[in-house]
Order: sequence, then C-alpha cells, then structure tokens
Amino acid sequence: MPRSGGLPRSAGLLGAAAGLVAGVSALAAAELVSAWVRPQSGPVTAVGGAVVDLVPPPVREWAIQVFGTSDKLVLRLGILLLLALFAAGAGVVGVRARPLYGAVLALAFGLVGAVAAAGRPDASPRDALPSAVAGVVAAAVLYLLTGAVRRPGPPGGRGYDRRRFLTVVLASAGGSAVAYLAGRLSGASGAADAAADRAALELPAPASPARPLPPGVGLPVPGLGPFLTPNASFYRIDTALVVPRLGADRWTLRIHGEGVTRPLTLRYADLLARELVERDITLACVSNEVGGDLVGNARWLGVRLADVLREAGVRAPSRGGPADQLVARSVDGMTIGTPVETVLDGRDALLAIGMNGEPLPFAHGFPVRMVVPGLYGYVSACKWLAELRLTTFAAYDAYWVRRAWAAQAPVKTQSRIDVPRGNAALRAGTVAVAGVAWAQHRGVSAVQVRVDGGPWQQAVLAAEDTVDTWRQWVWRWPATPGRHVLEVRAVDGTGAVQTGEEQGVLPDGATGWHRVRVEVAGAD
Ligand SMILES: Nc1nc2c(c(=O)[nH]1)N[C@H]1C(S)=C(S)[C@@H](COP(=O)(O)O)O[C@H]1N2
Ligand SMILES: [Mo]
Repeated sequence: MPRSGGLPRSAGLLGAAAGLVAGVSALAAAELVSAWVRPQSGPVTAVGGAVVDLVPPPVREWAIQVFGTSDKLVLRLGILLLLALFAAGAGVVGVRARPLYGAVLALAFGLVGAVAAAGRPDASPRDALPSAVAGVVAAAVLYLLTGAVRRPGPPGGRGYDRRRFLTVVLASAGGSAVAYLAGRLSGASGAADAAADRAALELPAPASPARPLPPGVGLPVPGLGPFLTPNASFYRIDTALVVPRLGADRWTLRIHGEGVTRPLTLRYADLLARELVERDITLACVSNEVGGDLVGNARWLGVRLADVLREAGVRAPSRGGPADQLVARSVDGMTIGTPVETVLDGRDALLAIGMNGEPLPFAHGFPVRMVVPGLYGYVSACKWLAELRLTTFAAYDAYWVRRAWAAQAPVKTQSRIDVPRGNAALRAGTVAVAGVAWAQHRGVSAVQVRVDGGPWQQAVLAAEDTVDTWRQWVWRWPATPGRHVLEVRAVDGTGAVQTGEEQGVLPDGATGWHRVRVEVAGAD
C-alpha cells in the first residue's frame, strides 16, 4: 500500500478506532461460537478464570472485601478494559507500521484466549475455538481497516480511503450484531432449558425431616435477618465466572480412590431413590471477616454422605481406613478436601440436592453439592459435585490449599452485631442490641455483650434449632448519651469462649470480637 505523502492526520485515532471495531467484532464472534461450544469457553470468561486461579491470596481477599459478590463483574470489566487498550494499540501498530503487524497482534490475543480456555481444569480442546475464531475475525477486520487508513484518499490531500474504511466498519458492525444476538439467544435458550428442567424436578419428601423449627428461633427485633436465609439472599462464593448449568439427568458422581473396595457411580435418580434426610445447617465462608455476612443458614435436603461412603467400603482412619482426605471435585474443576474422619463421625454430612424446599439453585450447586456441618465451605461444601476421591492429606493439596489456605479448617466460634448498625445515631433509653452467633456442630451456649470495654453482660439467646445452626441473640441496652463501642462474643457448646485475639481470614478463618461504634443523643 504505497502512498505518496504521509499518513492522514488522524492516523493514530483511526488506528485505535479500527482496533476497537476489530475487538468488538471478535467478542461478538466469540459469543456466538461459545454459545455453541459452552458458555465457559468464551475468551473473557476463560481469561477471567485463569486470573482467578493465579491471583495471590491477599489480592483475592482484597477484591472480595472491596467488591463483595460483585467481584466477578469487576474482573470482567477489567479484562474488557485491558482488551480495549490492547486492541486500540494493535490498531495503531497496524496503521503506523503495517496492517499485517496489527493483524498478527490480534491473532496473538486470540491465541492467549485460546490457551487460557483450553487450559481451564474442566476444558476440552474445543474450548479453544471461540478465542481462535475471535482472533481470526479480529485480525481480518483490523487488516482491512488499517489497510483502508493507509490507502490514499482523493488526490491532493492527506486523506485515506474513507469509503472502504466505513464499508468495513458497517459490515463488521452488522455482522457483530447478528453474531452477538444469535449467540445470546442460543445461550439464553440453553439456560432456559436448564431452568425448566430444574423447575420440573419434584423432590421427594424426606424420610427423616428436619424437626419443626422450635418457636422463638427468630427474634422479633427489627433489622435482624430471618433464622433461615432465603435462597435469593444466601451469600454466594465461588470461582465460577459462569454458573455451571448441568442437567440433573446428565449428572453422575464417581466415588473411588484409596480404600474404596466397591467404587460407585451414582446418578441423580439413585439419590432420589435413597433415604432422604433434611437438616438445618449454617454454612460459613472462611473469607468472612469478623462482622461479615458471608454466612447463611438453610434447610438442606440430601442423602447421608457417610452411608454412601460406607457402601463404597470406606472406613474412617480411626478404624484403619487408609484415606484421611475426601477430595470432592466439581464439574468446573474445583477441588475441595474434607477429613474422612469428620464426614464419618456421625454428623449430618450431606450430598445435598435441596435447599430451603426447592432443588438447589444453580448458583448454589445444582444438581448436587456437599454440606458438612462445622467446616468452612472451602473444605467441605463442594458445589456442582462430580467426583469423590479418597486419598490422604499428605498426598494431595486441594485448590485453596495450594493457595496458602489451611488444609483443615473447622468453623471458628463467631458472633455478629446486626443491630444497631455501625455509626447508628440512637436515642438514650433501652436499645435492642441483637445479632447472630455460630459455632457449628458445637452449638452456642451463651452470648455476651459489653459496652466501652466494661463488664460482659449476658444476652438473651433465641431458641436453639440444632448445634449445627446459628443462634440469634438480643441484649437490652440501657443506652446513655455519648459515643459508645459495643462488642460481642459467644461461648460455644463446649464452654470455650470466643477468642478476642484478632486474626485475619488467612489461613483458616478470622478471629476477634465484632465491634460496633454508635452515638447516643441526649435524653432531651
Ligand atoms: N465448585 C465449587 N464449590 C465451592 C466453591 C467453589 O468455588 N467452587 N466455593 C466454596 C466456598 S469457599 C464456599 S464458602 C461455599 C459457598 O457456598 P454458597 O455459594 O452456596 O454459599 O461453596 C464452596 N464450594
Ligand atoms: Mo468460602
């Protein structure tokens, strides 16, 4: 493309614009191809997944603390922003150096996505396709656009071939719109099918129902959440940038490994045909800061994991079993290691299929997840369960253990002040200080509150459901004018007092007393 005279004045801008158009076209193409391959194979999702796997633990914790459950959205936007910058840069290179160089850069970005997608733990080689196609589309569009910028326009000026440029922009915009919409529609119809399948499931009544909630498990204090956390507001923590939507009819669970004398493969129908138990269990995340809300209480329906393991021939280490670690693997490649001894010690460790009266929501592990009372989620509560392998802690580190978290992590006794909220402005007189406390599988025997470092006062406990659930509490505070600090601590069922020693969430859960500062106005 020889040209007399220099590049057009706005060459840099045109190059950047060409890059952005190419980038958008690439993403639209990827949307279409990934809808056909599988939603997780899209380049942004794949690169995002790789980032999630590679970020250092403190950065991840920071992201959870700052962005909460929007962390995934922020990650996606961040990747899109970087992509836009790279694409614009490739466009500038294409214009200033040679169109071929820009195109090669675009191909290279596609390759990065393809490698990330094919390298995901649950990937097949097909997963590389969306990024590969995206790279080719980006390269082609960029080549044509930057070529048009380098082609002289009408004689005399320093213009470029505007007509060709606009034609390619319009054609790729049109093509992108069609590809994007088609991808979205087919993705949405896939999701709708999965949702319809889930909605059509009828869960059998449990042979062993949860006991009816004792009256008074929930205290009538405004601002205190319900005793059972509704599914829609149950916290969600996982590494999945796209929620797996596996059909129940396609689900299987393979149980194998050391000491398994009868390897089993269970289907969903096998679970439905077994004795179903229903239990109230409070689930907590190890990333929950003192006072945080990454904890929830649900009524789970499922089969006893211990029964299934015993059928497979598994024995507890204390009875001579060779495996001390049960490694659960999810359909998206998460691995979660749980002590075999704990799972077999008589507690209600479940292969859960139901949550609060409905099949598990997709985001909470449909069709089947594990729930083990007393252990943090990252060492017990594998969602979208696919495989159970018996091994040892010495031989295998699960996903989070490779990322600096403790291999074994029983839930630490914790308590939280929900009302009054921090920095609340109160009036003098009686103020209800209330919240929840949890020490799963040990139970909560007392909650104490103190004001301004004074003596600990006994709070009134709500009725106990089970030792595996949290407990609400309230303390009527005769509030006096001024600024005050409220603190809470719990005593577990063994009599152990919640430690006030402050520790962050890494490596095995935060400790310390939740503290709330309030201001009480004069009694006027
Ligand atoms: N497959 C899979 N299972 C998972 C996780 C995950 O990232 N992937 N996160 C675990 C963690 S850290 C917690 S705290 C619980 C959270 O379960 P929830 O999202 O249903 O509240 O799921 C656990 N199970
Ligand atoms: Mo967690």
